[in-house]
Amino acid sequence: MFEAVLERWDGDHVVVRHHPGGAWIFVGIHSTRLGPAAGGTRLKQYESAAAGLEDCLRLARGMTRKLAVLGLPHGGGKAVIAVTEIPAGDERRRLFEWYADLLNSLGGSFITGPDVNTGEADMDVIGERSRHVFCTSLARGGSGDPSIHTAYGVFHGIRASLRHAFGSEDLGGRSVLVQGTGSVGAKLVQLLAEAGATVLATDIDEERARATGASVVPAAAALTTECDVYAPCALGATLNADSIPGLRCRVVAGAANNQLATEADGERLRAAGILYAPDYVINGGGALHGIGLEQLGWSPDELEAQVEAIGETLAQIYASADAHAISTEAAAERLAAERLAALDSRPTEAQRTVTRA
Ligand code: NAD
Ligand code: PPY
Repeated sequence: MFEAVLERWDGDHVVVRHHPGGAWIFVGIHSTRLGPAAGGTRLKQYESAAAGLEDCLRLARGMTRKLAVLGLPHGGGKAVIAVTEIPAGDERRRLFEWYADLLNSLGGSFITGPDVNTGEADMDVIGERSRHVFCTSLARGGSGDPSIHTAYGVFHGIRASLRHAFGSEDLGGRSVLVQGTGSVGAKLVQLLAEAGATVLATDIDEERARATGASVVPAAAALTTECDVYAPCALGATLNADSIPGLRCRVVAGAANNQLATEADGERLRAAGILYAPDYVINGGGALHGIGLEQLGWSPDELEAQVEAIGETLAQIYASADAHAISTEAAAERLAAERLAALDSRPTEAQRTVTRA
């Protein structure tokens, strides 16, 4: 089952472990060329272990591109803990302690942070036994929950997308549908509402969508509801050959990772006249938060400026896509490849030390 997934993998290392309690743990270290791989740990139920591995490896590849576009000194990685049921209490603590030991065995080649279904409390458990973790709580000396900065980056990405699509970034009178009102989505709803947008919200947990104060749309209608901007902030692959023809929006710009089911879907969106904000560009605020605050010593103001700059990076990608008549996804790939090549050709600290000696 794993063979077909691994055959398509173009990354450096895959770690596969089975926890005595039944969970499969996958760590995809896509690249360490620019530094230790960094990326969140996702805890989720999957149809099969192979589906968990596939998710992990696709997410890890996206992280390499994300961190290169952000200019951060890390390669891309991601971990998936594939469970039959989401654990709680002592069982959960023991799983994350065991996982911390696994991270230690990787010697710092992968540094993790939160992702879907994992948060500050889990990072704190890891932090009790391992240094290889971002976004532990402020009380433990970490930078805490990064989702406000992810939401803030998406907000600036939406404004840049509106400027490109409509000639103005003004949110007044614009409608935005936020799909998934969890950590990022709920904060995005607030930012958009404060800026004067008409916000529609949807979540499989309808109570969560209602709690945001936005107009609630049934989860099943999320992809076919008319709006200016569709902001996917739940899980991936919502943009595919079946869903794209039914979209009734001008812009897709949201936080979810792996929004495109296949590479061809970037071109499908372009052909449909829909401006797509590449996911790994618009959702970089969380990585800027963890790495900027904890490792690069950024002040809160510096972090805010870096997160706002996500809008400028998107504007650059949109201009490049227009100039070369390619999809925005392809233009983002070009930018990531350029940044990787430029950063890759710089001497590493070890090489600089040898030269100095
Ligand atoms: P979360 O788990 O807090 O929220 C996700 C929400 O989506 C939940 O409320 C869930 O009920 C809802 N949901 C799930 N399936 C749905 C469906 N089919 N339709 C509607 N709603 C659905 O997760 P989060 O931290 O807010 O992250 C959301 C997305 O953004 C994920 O794809 C994550 O990888 C990505 N992301 C998050 C961060 C971050 O800082 N948290 C950073 C970068 C990327
Ligand atoms: C993501 O952006 O998908 C993440 O995994 C966020 C992240 C990345 C690196 C460190 C902390 C959080």
